[in-house]
Amino acid sequence: MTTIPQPSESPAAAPPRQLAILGGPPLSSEPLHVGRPNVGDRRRFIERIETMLDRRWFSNDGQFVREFERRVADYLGVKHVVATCNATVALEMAIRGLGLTGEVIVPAYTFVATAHALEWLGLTPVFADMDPATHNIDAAGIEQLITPRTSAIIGVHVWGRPCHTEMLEEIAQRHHLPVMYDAAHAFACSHRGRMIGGFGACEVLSFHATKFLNSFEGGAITTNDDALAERLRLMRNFGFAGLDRVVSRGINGKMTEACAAMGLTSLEAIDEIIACNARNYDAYRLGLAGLPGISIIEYDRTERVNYQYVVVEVDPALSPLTRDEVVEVLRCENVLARKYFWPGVHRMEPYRTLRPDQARLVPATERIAARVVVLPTGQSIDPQTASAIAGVFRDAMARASEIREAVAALSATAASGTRPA
Ligand code: T4K
Repeated sequence: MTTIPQPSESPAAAPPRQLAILGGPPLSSEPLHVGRPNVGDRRRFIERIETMLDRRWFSNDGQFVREFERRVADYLGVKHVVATCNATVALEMAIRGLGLTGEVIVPAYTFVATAHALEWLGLTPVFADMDPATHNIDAAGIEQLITPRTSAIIGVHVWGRPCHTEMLEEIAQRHHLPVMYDAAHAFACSHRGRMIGGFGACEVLSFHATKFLNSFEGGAITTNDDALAERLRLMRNFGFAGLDRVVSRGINGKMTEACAAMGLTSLEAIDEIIACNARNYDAYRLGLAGLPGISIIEYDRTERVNYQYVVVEVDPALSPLTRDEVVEVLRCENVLARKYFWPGVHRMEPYRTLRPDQARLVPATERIAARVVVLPTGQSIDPQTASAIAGVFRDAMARASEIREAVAALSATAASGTRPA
């Protein structure tokens, strides 16, 4: 059972606690994770599993998968949804489905899967910098990365905030290149009044356990292109077009019935999950307001937003504590904040070794990736907990010099091998 201190009317006015890093009890008795799964109506899910068992149909384009695809397509207002086992395989299928070759431009600030999908297929990800205001690919810097080997641009709607689709598509059109989107974070989000899922040649969603809407593991490719959808459906099932007839290259990219049952159950809880995320986000926003060097990323409330990521930047020039010190303070409180997507994909293998000069080409990514902290949200926490976590920031800032010493002491102990790093 997780224990959290009592609510306070105004988080700013809450009395300071003794922080765990300075010897106090941790804020939470249980680890508070970023990415704790949301769970819809359990009874409905179990009923679906019973139905699946009775049907003895567990995979291969089953009824739940079809229903899930249809309902996601209706929700997004997109013609085709091809459900898959996860978003990484969906990215690979989309890349193959669009016939991409050579080099593909991707942001360096993304989860590593965006680049790995290309590299896995023998293509070269070319890293573009980010726009520090949106954390999305810097459309203005793309043109200089286009070479005769470039076959496409992949935008990522980081944190569910849409890319500058108009500018990306205008540049791509001028160079006769397709644009596709990694929309892993962006289910239920809109851009200029249109749901994400209908932009570019296709978009890829993730329904991983940690995502806003989960199907345990899962993903989907969304598109309005009939021919592409047809190719993807074949590809998802080894290229089978009939019992013994294989007509194309393929892979096993299928979503299982159990995953689709979870996806459908999550889909029915979508409004509830958004409301819960929005309440947590507002509590964090209020609690963190006015702290020097601390900013929370904003969402455009005139659009549809899923609020799945609570993303805070710690500006080293203005904050009395560094990002890493803040993360350590939170960790001691049992709040397992994450440094997504530090240090940037260009600094991860194999990209780092293949192109060691990349870092100087993506200065904004270098700067922002070193500032970001992602905080827990979703159904496993509530606004009271979010306020208490914001209070940890506040209390830590007020005692910055003691905290700095305590973090240094912890690091020294970890380095000496008496405490896990
Ligand atoms: N493109 C983008 C832009 C993405 O962000 C991602 C995935 C993809 C593509 C690929 O999508 P998939 O192929 O996964 O469908 C997590 C997720 O695993 C990953 O899906 C996600 N992005 C990424 C942003 O976050 P990790 O490496 O941080 O750790 P993981 O999965 O071990 O879990 C994170 C936290 O969630 C842990 O602290 C514990 C908690 N957790 C996790 C699971 C699985 C739970 O509490 N319960 C659980 O069942 O990647």
